[in-house]
Amino acid sequence: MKLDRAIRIVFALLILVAVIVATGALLFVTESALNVWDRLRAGPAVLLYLYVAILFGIVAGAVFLIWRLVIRRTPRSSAKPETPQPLSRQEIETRLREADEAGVDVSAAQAELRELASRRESGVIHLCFFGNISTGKSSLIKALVPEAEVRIDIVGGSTDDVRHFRWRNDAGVEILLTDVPGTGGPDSGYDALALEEARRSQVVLFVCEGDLTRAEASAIAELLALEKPMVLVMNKADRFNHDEQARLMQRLLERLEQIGGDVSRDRVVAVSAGGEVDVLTRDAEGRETLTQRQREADIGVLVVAINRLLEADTAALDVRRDRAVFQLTAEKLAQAEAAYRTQRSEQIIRNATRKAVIGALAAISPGTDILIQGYIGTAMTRELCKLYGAAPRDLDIEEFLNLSQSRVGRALPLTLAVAGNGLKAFPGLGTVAGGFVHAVAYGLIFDALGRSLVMTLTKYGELKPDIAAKEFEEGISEHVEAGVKRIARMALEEKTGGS
Ligand SMILES: Nc1nc2c(ncn2[C@@H]2O[C@H](COP(=O)(O)OP(=O)(O)OP(=O)(O)O)[C@@H](O)[C@H]2O)c(=O)[nH]1
Ligand SMILES: [Mg+2]
Repeated sequence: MKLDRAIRIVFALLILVAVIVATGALLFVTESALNVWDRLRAGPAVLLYLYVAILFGIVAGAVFLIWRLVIRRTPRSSAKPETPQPLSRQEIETRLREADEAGVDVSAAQAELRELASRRESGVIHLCFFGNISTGKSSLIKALVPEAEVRIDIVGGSTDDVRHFRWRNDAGVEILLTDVPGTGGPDSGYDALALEEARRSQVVLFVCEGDLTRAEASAIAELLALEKPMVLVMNKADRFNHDEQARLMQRLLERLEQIGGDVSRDRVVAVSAGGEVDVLTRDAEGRETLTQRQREADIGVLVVAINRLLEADTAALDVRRDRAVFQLTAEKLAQAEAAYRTQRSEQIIRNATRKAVIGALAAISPGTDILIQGYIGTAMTRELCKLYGAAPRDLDIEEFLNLSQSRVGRALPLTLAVAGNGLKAFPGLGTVAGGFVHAVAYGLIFDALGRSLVMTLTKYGELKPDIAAKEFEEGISEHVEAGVKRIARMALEEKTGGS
């Protein structure tokens, strides 16, 4: 910056005046301090001590205030952890009630608890057949419960819903066998459905048809991490000879050891559900016909493994199942909360954007600074932070808005151009006045500001001013392009509605 001579002289004079005033003030303060000191010393000692104590009190108070205001970071009081921790029934119920009161749709989470309650009441043990498509889960159920009407098909994905079949083991224990869709099929939605059902059951019968694939190994690891009691069932053993079977079983045990699961040797079994087999028959005239026959099942070892498992403490199975269901409930609640936050944050951003547009339309020569750093920006930031459980200091909010403001300058020409273009999409508007384009541009900037803030809050759970402002700068052109039609329509509504 180039200053001319007159301004330099004025500055020099101002500095001179400042030095004189500062010197005078220093002398005055020193003199009065010494004066007070002399008088205090001359007076009673108690007065001196009282005076010093008050002085200390004032200094300590000031230090405390500065510390609170500038240095201390507010802890993330209500920020949610990334993965929900295992909860007790009481904790999960309290969280559900609070979320329900806040307006979150807790129906899916509540349904889990209701289902758990009805299973507890019935006291029936649920065994869930789980595994990749076409490994023979439905065939195994058919082998155990011959009257079960299950769909068995050579083409994977034949089971497309969750079904339960009644079965009684040798000890007369009533059991529900659950058939679920196979995982790893073309529709990934079935994987989640199957895994949820596995989590609701007391025992998982994990069905494979040979050595484990990578996906199978990670599914087993996931279930074991949930402390799910498990039997590993290698089906279709009829396809292997005795030695091959023995080698495969050894291999499966090794894999389980690698995964780190607590699955004992007697819980790894090789069976043959039978399944259907095509048989070509030739009659006396030499005519060939293809018929389907049931291959003989060999599932004795599986029944033994199940019996042994259920001979042990079934109450412990219930405790583990309950824990798994509480965690599933917590996850569903977390999903519902995330959906609620997304929807509420949209509302908050829309309201703030509308206010910014109205503000810009009303002002004769509006500036982004008044909008962003002013009331609307502060209110939006505070509301969004509260929604995401962040409790930022006022200074952080101010810093975020200041940093964002300083980045707007570069983005404004682009935003104005996009706003002008966007308005062309509305026929019959004619030439729009510059002020109106500005209003749309400011609305776009606000919308982008809110969205970047939400992205940072979702990621970190707290307001990090520099990161949020950087996000704003980097994402502004993308947000502006995406929002132009919406905001232009909003501005038009305001303009026509107001005129
Ligand atoms: N060789 C042989 N084939 C079997 C055996 N068990 C089942 N199969 C065949 O494997 C195919 C798939 O059987 P399903 O019972 O439908 O398998 P699933 O795991 O329920 O399949 P999805 O429901 O699609 O996941 C069918 O063609 C069965 O006949 C077995 O023990 N040995
Ligand atoms: Mg099936």
